[in-house]
Amino acid sequence: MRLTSLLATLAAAAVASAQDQTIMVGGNETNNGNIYQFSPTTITATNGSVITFLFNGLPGNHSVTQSSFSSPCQPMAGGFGSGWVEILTSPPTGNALPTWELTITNASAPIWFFCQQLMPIPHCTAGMVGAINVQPGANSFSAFQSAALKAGTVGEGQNGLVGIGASASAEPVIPSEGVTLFIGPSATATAPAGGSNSGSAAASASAPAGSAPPSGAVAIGFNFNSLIILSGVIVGAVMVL
Ligand SMILES: *[C@@H]1O[C@H](CO)[C@@H](O)[C@H](O)[C@H]1NC(C)=O
Ligand SMILES: *[C@@H]1O[C@H](CO)[C@@H](O)[C@H](O)[C@H]1NC(C)=O
Ligand SMILES: *[C@@H]1O[C@H](CO)[C@@H](O)[C@H](O)[C@H]1NC(C)=O
Ligand SMILES: *[C@@H]1O[C@H](CO)[C@@H](O)[C@H](O)[C@H]1NC(C)=O
Ligand SMILES: [Cu+2]
Repeated sequence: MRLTSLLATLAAAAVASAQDQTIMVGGNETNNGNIYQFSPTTITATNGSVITFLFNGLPGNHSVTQSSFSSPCQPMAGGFGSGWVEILTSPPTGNALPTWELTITNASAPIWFFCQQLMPIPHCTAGMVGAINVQPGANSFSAFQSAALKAGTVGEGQNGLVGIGASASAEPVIPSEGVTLFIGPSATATAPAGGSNSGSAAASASAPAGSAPPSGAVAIGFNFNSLIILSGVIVGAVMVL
């Protein structure tokens, strides 16, 4: 009896801990205006939960890049970055919007992020910042955003997929025509004609087995094993789609 109720409690806890959530990147015609925004700006998320960034700003050209409380508009050393996701058409073919999934690996660590885009104006200094798991105390989101509005420069350096407190296992999924992913000066990926396959674009962004990642590209070094994992993720993603 006791064991049964313990198991039930554990099962309930497991369900409760799977708090997958969505953060929208950029604004569109129907959500009133300001294109320089993440929505919602702050969330709390448990260890292991998956945050889906939905690039629904149409047209838009944004990134999700980890920064720090003290430097809101600069890529954090060792932080994560999605690369720029550019959507030219409004809406893209088939209405399929790019997504990027971040898994929370340490819910005790506050995660601060910003958009690196400089065009037509720097998005970060227009307030395009967000936070996950802001801890009670001194470092509030409003203080972070105020500091972003006053930041002198917006850092353009590209981060890797693995960050502090959260990690992604793959670059953004670009499911349709009219979407381009810029993960660095030497590597871009465009959705295949027809927009049917989410996997080929993500895979083409990775370096061949054993070689160094292209300079300036995402800092994660793809080896054979991670390609297999990536392939699994892609197969999984395609099956979900
Ligand atoms: C625009 O944004 C709103 C809410 O932010 C969302 O419900 C709607 O689906 C978006 N429209 C498109 C075309 O993505
Ligand atoms: C989108 O942003 C990337 C990175 O800044 C840039 O290379 C590209 O030219 C931009 N696209 C447009 C249409 O401005
Ligand atoms: C989340 O997991 C990390 C790493 O195992 C751990 O340090 C941290 O205390 C955990 N936080 C919560 C809120 O469970
Ligand atoms: C999780 O984050 C907290 C707060 O930043 C930190 O003290 C702790 O060392 C982290 N745990 C791990 C396993 O990284
Ligand atoms: Cu932006």
